[in-house]
Amino acid sequence: MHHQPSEAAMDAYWMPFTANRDFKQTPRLIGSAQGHHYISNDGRKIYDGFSGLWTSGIGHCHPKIVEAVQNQVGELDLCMGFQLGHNKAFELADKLTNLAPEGFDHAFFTNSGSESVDTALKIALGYHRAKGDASRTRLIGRQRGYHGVNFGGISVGGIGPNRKMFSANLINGVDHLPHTHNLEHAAFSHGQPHWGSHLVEELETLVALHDASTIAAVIVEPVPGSTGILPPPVGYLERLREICTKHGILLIFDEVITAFGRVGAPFAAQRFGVTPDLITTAKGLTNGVIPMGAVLATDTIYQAFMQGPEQSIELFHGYTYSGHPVAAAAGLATLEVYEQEGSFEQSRELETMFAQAIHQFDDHPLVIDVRNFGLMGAIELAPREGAPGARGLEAHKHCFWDEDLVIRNGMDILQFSPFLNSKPEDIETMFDAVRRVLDSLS
Ligand code: PXG
Ligand code: PLP
Repeated sequence: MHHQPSEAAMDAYWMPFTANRDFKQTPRLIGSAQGHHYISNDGRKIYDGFSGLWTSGIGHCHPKIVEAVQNQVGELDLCMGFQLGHNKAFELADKLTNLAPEGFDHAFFTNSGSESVDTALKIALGYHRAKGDASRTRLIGRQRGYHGVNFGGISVGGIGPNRKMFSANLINGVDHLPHTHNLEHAAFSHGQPHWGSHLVEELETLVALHDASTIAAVIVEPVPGSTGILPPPVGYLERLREICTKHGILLIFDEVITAFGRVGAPFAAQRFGVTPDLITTAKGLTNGVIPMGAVLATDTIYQAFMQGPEQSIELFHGYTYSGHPVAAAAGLATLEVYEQEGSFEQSRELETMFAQAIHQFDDHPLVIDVRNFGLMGAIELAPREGAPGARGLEAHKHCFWDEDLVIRNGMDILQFSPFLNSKPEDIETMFDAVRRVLDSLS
């Protein structure tokens, strides 16, 4: 049991993406975690239906990762990362690029998904410039896209509330593709919807408007996650690749959620058989144990920077903690466990059962859509008249207090991110609990 923080402490912490005043009235606090469960401060064992925050696919406090971190922190806590290095960052880059799609030979380390996105956007701009194509500066994202919260990420991102407060200062020269959410034509699709691939043709319209010679890159999540799971329509990503290639536009896959087994493969790029030019990751890279992200680049992109005098810095970019030794140790241990335990294969085997379980909500009276791909799932509730988001937050709270279950809600969309190594019976038990909660909601 953990005591509740003092009122002063409660007040002091400005919580991220949280309704601070509402939360602090009845705080939902976690004291420890092990495997597939949290232990709440009031001593309850709570099933984690969200794998941390999409982060912890092989469970909390995995002993091999914990051990690697403990050993590393006592051996080399930090080493200056600029003009100095340590073995584990190189070894992790090597392991990571071996896991990545063919041709991705280089990894740049960051501390988060947001930093990975801003790094990738800068690499895309720098690449064209290095090639003598400095007029290619425009970036294209997609409506409803989530690319983190830094200025680059919210500019290419397409989530209204994340942009509104900062709208006058978003970066210049950004445009957006339409999103693919459509209840009329694609509700209750199992996996990829068969409707919607035509929407990618909007990229041709944007190219006609701005001219290809001004466009640097398109960034999309292969399966948009944060917005409430929007699996790509059949053929969409293939066509996106085709259009980008035709016009010399770089394609960035933001795989902060979809990498490391979430869609039954190391990367969604491999699952879909579509190869981008840059990949951003974070979260599952260390199973969430230590913050770390990475941008993966093809050799073509890397080599474009390797010009000029050898003693000159090729990319004026980097974070104090890029390739941090403790994070690198966590990353190495995590990738080893994925391999030893066959985590990506486990995930792939589980997805059919998960799809069946979540689609049992298709006929629930409060439900207007159910979407799934790999081990990503969403149940979209009808918003309550005049109170959008209320039903979703109530569902989250009832799950926590009445059912000892953590799920996530984005407004009225309930989201599920089961562990890669979940037991099927645990997924069933989780959805039984969700059903009781939905049945109790007005
Ligand atoms: N890109 C994508 C595709 C993401 O999903 C980020 C970038 C940013 O990563 P950091 O590490 O800076 O948070 C993310 C993060 C949700 C949810 O409810 C998803 C994320 C973050 C917070 C909530 O689905 N994804
Ligand atoms: N602000 C100041 C004053 C700094 O000195 C630094 C790094 O040296 C930063 C911001 C950036 O911090 P980080 O490298 O951890 O992103």
